[in-house]
Amino acid sequence: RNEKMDLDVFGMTCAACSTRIEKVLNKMDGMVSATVNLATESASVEFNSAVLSADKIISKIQDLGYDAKEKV
Ligand code: 9UX
Repeated sequence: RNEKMDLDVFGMTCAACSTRIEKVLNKMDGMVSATVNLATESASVEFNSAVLSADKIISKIQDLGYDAKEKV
């Protein structure tokens, strides 16, 4: 089943940051689509919840040196 999630992303300071995160997220197994917006410091993702999870996506963003939190 595909699930959608919006995240606040912390620590992005230039457009290359958002592009970098977006590329890495879109390569993850189970990712359907990921878009990262620098101006709003947020990300929207759609993923196959049988393969991926919110925790894995947030961990990946943290691995890149940023932080993220699911919007509630
Ligand atoms: Mo821009 Mo982001 O030089 O880590 S890529 S600040």
